[in-house]
Amino acid sequence: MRVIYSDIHRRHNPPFEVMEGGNKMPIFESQERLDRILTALGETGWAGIHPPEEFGLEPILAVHAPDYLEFLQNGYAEWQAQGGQLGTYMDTSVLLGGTFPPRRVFRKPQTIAGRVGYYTFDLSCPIVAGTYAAALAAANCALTGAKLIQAGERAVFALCRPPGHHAGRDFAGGYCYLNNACIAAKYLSSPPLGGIEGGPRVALLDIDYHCGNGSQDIFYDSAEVLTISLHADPNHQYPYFTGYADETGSGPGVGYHRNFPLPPGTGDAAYLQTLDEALVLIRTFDPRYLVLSFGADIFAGDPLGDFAITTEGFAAIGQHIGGLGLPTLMVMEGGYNTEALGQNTCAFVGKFEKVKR
Ligand code: SP5
Ligand code: ZN
Repeated sequence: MRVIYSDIHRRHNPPFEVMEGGNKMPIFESQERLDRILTALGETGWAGIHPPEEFGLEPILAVHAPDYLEFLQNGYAEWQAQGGQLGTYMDTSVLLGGTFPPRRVFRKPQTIAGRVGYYTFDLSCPIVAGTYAAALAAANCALTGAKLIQAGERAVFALCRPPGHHAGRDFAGGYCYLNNACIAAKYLSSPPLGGIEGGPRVALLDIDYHCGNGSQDIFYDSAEVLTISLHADPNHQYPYFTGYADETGSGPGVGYHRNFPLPPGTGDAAYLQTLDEALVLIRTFDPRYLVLSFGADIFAGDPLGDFAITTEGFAAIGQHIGGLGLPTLMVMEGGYNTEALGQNTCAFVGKFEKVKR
């Protein structure tokens, strides 16, 4: 199976994040995550590692707001130039917000210190010098996979870093800057050049432990991409403010979004039962392509999660989703137990490799 990977992810190397309680700690979303996955893939014998192609900004601007992209591209340099003016105590090596807009406030400030709060929703999306380049390379990995799927491949794994599913049309958060899976889904669902008919139907299934709030934001009012997310109940887990079962889309998108919140301790059997419900919805939608946001943080031993999925469970989940028989682009999202990340990812993707034959 083709795995699309770029070393450029290394340029995104923030030293810390800030958690609830003001805990400043080494960032969980590390370079080591992909090292572990690559090593494990190398031992499987079925994975071929390929670099991404360049797609330019057009397919990214089909999903993200131009002013937001400009912020990601230039914000860090602006911060370097101006951040120090805020006070001598200010460390300008990391661009991270400290002031966020309350509800019903819609002004967009001009200063970088104001804009960073405007475009982010938590303290887990620090921007460093190489963040934009790394995020672009990750988007290109997803787009390269999408192009291969379009050309007839049965399954491709886009090994993206930074991840994407918390990034909305104009906001970053939860380690995510560009929504790789949505950029790929939009690309796959676009009508062919010069076409007058609508494009192919695409389903986007998100099995990361956390609600894919960015993906929900991007396609919420759209019927062209069916978005479904299985995740920890937002009432007690990040991202808290969205991901509830009664959020089903708006406008023309009503009925084309579904959330499946799950309780703490969810194990293999309960997970697979809910997954099968989601798969029925996908079968009914009858898409041409499936994009899968794959997060390994549903694992029992994940430091950010509280589900109880086993390594065998990952294989079973792969089996069930592979059973749809759809051309599938798998996109890497979260997963923070670095010890187990390689084996869990290979258990899941490896099952797809078997199912596709
Ligand atoms: C892509 C992705 O998986 N992003 C996740 C970002 C989660 N950040 C907030 C984590 C909240 C910390 N909760 C601690 C629970 C410890 N059991
Ligand atoms: Zn996650």
